Amino acid sequence: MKIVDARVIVTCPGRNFVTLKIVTDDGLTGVGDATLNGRELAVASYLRDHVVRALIGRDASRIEDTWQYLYKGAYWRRGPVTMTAIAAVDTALWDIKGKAAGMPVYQLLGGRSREGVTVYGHANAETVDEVLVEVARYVDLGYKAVRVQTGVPGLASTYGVSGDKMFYEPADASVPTENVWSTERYLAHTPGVFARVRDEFGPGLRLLHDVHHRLTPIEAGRLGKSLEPYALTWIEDPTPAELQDSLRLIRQHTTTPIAIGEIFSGVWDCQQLITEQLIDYIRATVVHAGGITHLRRIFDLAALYQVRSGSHGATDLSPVCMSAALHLDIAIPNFGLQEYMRHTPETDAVFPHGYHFADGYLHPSDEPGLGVDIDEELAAQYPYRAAALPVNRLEDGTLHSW
Ligand code: KDG
Ligand code: MG
Repeated sequence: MKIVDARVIVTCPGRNFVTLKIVTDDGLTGVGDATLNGRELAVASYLRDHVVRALIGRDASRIEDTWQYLYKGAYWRRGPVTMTAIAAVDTALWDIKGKAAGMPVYQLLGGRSREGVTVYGHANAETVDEVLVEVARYVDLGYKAVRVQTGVPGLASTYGVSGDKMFYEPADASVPTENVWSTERYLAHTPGVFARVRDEFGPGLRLLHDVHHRLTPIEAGRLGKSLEPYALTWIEDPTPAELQDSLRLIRQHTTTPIAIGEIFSGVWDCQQLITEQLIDYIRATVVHAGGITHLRRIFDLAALYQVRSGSHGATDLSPVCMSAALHLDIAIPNFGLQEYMRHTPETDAVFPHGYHFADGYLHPSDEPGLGVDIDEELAAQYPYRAAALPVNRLEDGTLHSW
């Protein structure tokens, strides 16, 4: 089963996506997501200019060997561009292996460990009154877990609050939009939001919140402590996690669970977080953490330390990534939660897929492979549009994490 073609497809059905499609000499095809929000063309070039020619003629069934070939063979290891490119190849090869075996990929990963994948959606609004309405909408749709983000009084805009309630698009301009941030205003406001939400919806609904890398460890400890009465499932990315040691300080101050990892590219970014049990959920995902092969390795390490999965699933991860994530989620023993931001109808049309949502759960496709494809003709109708993620400044103008 030799690889005879590998096409890199860049399309923008409302937002940019990069997809790799691999074709074998016996006519099988596989797809992999290669989208890195705001840096899409870097990955497209990595694949087109450096990887594709090395794939032609390789045995498509040798997934592990191809992973090692791309990782060790590049000499320059790790990093989001490299690991996203490797992920795309790896995901496409798992898709092909499933099709060759006549089985959905989750069967190749050991079969089902559960009946459905519990997902959370994003309720967001400028005010607390408005966000209660948004949470209720998710509850009505059957969601068992909801992420809650509101505006902060005194700040013109904040992360996670958008006009469009079901989709999420922070990459809103070709040159980064500048936002203003105040940790003091945020820390004063946020506990009151969760007091209202918990009061309104009772103890059964799982609540989550994304801090988006904005606090220092001691500030994060204070936030976690102030949220303890409202029993959140997690606070996410409380600090930038390059400094894995710093999570110890947060742990000393709060029992609010912590989820980190959506920007991680591999196991070396979270090894200490996992082995010292400094987090409760690891948010790494297929597209940015080296594909199914490498993410399974991370999840297996996490299982040894009672850390559960909580994969990133924002709108900027394509339905190809979501399909692949669901096959892992349904199979691994230590699944926790899966983020699920819906895609627009235009995106869903470009990426026909077999997964479906019902009563708070996503269900992977039972078709052979991943159960997702790209309609290349339709994709060609949506040319790339430059779009960058915002930057964030403190009120005095100092650049801060977004
Ligand atoms: O491209 C960046 C987004 O994927 C990120 O901002 C989304 O933090 C995010 C989340 O938790 O979904
Ligand atoms: Mg996040």
